[in-house]
Amino acid sequence: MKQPKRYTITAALPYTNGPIHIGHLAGVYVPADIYARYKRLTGHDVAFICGSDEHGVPITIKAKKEGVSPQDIVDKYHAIIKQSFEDFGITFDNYSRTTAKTHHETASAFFKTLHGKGEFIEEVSEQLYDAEANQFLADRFVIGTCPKCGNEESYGDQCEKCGTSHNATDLINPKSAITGNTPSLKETKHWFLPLDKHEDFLKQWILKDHKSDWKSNVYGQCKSWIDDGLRPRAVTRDLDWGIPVPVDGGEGKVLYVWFDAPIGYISATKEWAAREGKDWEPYWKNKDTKLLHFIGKDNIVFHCIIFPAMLKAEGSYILPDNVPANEFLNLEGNKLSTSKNWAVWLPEYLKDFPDKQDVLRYALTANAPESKDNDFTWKDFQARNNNELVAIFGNFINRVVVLTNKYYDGVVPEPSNFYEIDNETLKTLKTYPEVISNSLERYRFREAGQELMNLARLGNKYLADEEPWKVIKQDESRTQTIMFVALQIASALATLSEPFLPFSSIKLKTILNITQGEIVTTWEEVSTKNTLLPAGHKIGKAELLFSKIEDQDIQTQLDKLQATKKANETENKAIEPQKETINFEDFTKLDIRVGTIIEAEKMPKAKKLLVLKVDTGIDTRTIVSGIAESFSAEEVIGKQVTVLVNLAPRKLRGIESEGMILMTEAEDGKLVFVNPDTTTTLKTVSNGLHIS
Ligand code: B3M
Ligand code: ZN
Repeated sequence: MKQPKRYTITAALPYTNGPIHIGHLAGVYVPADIYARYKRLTGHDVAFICGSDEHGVPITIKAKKEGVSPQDIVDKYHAIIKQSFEDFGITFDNYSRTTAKTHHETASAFFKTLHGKGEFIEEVSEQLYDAEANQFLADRFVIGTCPKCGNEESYGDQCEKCGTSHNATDLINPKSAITGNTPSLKETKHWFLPLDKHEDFLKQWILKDHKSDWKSNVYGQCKSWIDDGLRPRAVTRDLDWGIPVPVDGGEGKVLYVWFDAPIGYISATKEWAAREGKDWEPYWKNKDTKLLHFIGKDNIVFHCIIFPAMLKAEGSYILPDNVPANEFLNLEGNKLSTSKNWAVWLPEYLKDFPDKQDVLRYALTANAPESKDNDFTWKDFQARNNNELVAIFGNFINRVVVLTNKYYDGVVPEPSNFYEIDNETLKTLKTYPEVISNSLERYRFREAGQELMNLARLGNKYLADEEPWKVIKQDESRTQTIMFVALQIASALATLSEPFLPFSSIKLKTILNITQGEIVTTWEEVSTKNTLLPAGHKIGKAELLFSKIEDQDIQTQLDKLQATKKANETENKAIEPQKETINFEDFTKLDIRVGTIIEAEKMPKAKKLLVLKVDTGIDTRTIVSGIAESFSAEEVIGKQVTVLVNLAPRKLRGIESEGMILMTEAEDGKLVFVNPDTTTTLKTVSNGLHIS
């Protein structure tokens, strides 16, 4: 099979509402980078594209929370994310951002083209509205029950549990994420992409053409979506953060973030091409270009259904050849969560393990959530490092380099007769580029990473079997052959490890003195060349490729997580979950009034109880209240309080209590009164409804 030469490889644009964590890395960026590096190494023309997704509700929510502007948020996290990708060795050809001018122009033009072609439906419909916040509730501004799977925390546009993408009005029991209110419906005009119109095409293109080459998790999600029936999807929003809708009637509205973000791949390619003096169009429009989207499973429908429908409707673009989406990575048995701080954050990792980028890449690849969700544990991370990178790969290289320096002053020896084991070993070595390629071409990164380690295993076993350190005592020339063969394996490892362990690959090439000139071996040459490191070539001194990770380092990470867990538990304790819903009638049964405490005394022999006389406006009555640990009798006299007056009377220690004072708990656990507004002198009746 002849491979196409041009690859446009995209990695999901991360939302700039927080730093990158290991879930993002394992799901998207590590496999995408392995693939891009591998394609470059095998001589292809690659555009590896990414950037920050800076519009959308997640950004606005974060900005609200921090009390700053959305622009402040995206500037802050764009810088953090970009830097950490760079430090981690992700080789994007361009890392752009969707607030960039090129992107605003490109996305606007794209929208206008579809609009001009009559590809949208323009419709006034009722959308969810939060009157208190004075805002329409799109996307993450509304939370409710997913109509498909029953998840009670589905967002307006998407349920993260089952992956379904829906309209906000489909949510059962929707609640505003801003005020918690139940939204009302309000009319507004939007532009809809009629996915139903593209149904036949999508059925053919996904369900038939890509039945066998797309991953089954991806194919399955698409199929279930198509089987459910495709409906028009709004691609505009009533929000103030985003790309303005560029057509008449669009004032005050912006493009839906999932409309503009994937176009970000195109904008970022344009930006890159302009910088490199290239033409961007072949990367998006030539039929012989392979377009690949690396994403996490929650992005499948957007990349497999909505974006392709947009590209198809536009008419001049190619469609993705594959969308190798991964499942999710968990951390120590729990779901990764930005809000719960349950994550290993890339910037923190790089601070704690400044020279161990490759270890994380390797551990995440070995454990990649390729076909099911998977778990990252620090113990496994340590074991992958100590038992594989150090004990197998590093150990092999170290023995080869140390012995070559010791026996031959660092010069690759002339081999003599090759025994069968030597020929066999060299023959096996030559199969590795293809073995690894085969896995990579099928997006099986775990398998590919293990095959690389198998090559190091081959080297280790060869040395263990041939024992040059013993043979040298009797047979000089045999030792030369053994070391020659071992050095060929070391050189192959330097080349083939590049996509997986790029930092170590460079280090190894430096040790072997093969960083430039003819001695540099390409991926294919590992199979085709008979000699990778010729006799007479001088290598450098031994240096450790990998170093052991001690228990203490792992314990530090586990302690960090433990602290997070504790902090979350305390927080959860403070916030009790909401009780079952009651209806309005239930509520109106409560007769809540403003009263004044006119007398108070401690109940004898009861630590918690005060006996109060309260003027409720209707009468003066006795209320026994369990507040003595928070208040003295003296300090409550004269206080205006909120009283539930129609609570059935109840005897407490022989005294009848006729009502209840409403209290709540402060952060420190101390009781406080639910105070009526004490600046006014409300003396008597409030009909309950005014108490909020
Ligand atoms: N920002 C979603 C995410 O981070 C989104 C990806 C956009 S790719 C065009 O899950
Ligand atoms: Zn769902």
